[in-house]
Amino acid sequence: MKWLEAQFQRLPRDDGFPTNAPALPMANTSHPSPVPAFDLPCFLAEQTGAVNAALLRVLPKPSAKPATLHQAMHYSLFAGGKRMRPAVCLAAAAACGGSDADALPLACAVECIHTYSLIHDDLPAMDNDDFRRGKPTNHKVFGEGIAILAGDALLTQAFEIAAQAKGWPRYPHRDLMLELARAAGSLQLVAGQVADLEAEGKTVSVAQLRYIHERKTSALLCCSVRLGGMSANCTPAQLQALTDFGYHVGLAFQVIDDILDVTQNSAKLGKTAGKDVASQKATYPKLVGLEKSRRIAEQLTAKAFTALKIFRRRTVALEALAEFLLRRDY
Ligand code: GRG
Repeated sequence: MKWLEAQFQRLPRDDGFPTNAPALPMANTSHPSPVPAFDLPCFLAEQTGAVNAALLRVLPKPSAKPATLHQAMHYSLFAGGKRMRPAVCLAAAAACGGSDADALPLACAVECIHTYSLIHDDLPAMDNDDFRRGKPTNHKVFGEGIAILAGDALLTQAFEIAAQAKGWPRYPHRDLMLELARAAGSLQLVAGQVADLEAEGKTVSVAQLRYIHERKTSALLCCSVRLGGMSANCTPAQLQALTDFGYHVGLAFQVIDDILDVTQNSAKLGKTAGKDVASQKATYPKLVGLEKSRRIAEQLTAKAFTALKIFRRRTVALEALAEFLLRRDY
């Protein structure tokens, strides 16, 4: 792992150089850096490669019967998503001294749940979208029935994959499954989607919008980070810190998503831009304007960085990911 080797060079040195990163390690800080900047593209390419290879190993082949269903599952899963949830899962495991091998089944599981949620979110009965990840949506290619079933199968697949993860003294296998089930369930991910649907065309308060974002976006991101820590048998204090980190990064992620919907074009996003306005969605830009939305995303990201302060090392990947998610333009 090239990215991890670079990170090891950041371990505490005898000269007392601070081990914790600054609050927001931007590219041009005045801090004399003892090592070259973290190579996030290299990290992402490496982790995405590992996640894709693992998914290909465990998923039934596209030719397995019923072939249309398995083709539909592969179609959306390998359509070119950013793989942010697996990335934060693996980065959290590294922050707690864990291994990619132990975190990988959980990283794959969260990506399956995420992809299922996108397929269902795009359906005519939901957001009714034609493009996702730069390609026609699943139901546009395979029809609504198969798209619904591909989503169902990916959700179930997630638990089959997670079942292969190793349990730990602090986090027996049952806890890992509970973590995943709760994040994807009717009180979190699905609750967020329900609230989102029900808010369409209505005036919602900032508190109501926060409720939606906590569930439809932050819950799965936070779960991904927590599962990474759990796969490394992290301490309770580390798990609390990862929870704070994941919660805030998850919220910032959705604020940025809302901003991009109005500031970027469809080609850049790989999905239909301007959809939130067209479907009268509740968003931060609509509620507080673009400038304030950006400030909110920055404040949320700053809180995520603060949460990492208890870690003495190996948080560079988590920090780089939080920074990337704040600055991304797609
Ligand atoms: C139960 C029928 C039924 C539907 C549930 C849970 C659900 C459908 C939808 C989840 C809601 C949702 C799509 C939230 C948005 C989260 C979000 C910002 C997704 C985009 O994530 P990216 O940018 O996407 O990481 P890529 O394509 O890069 O993976």
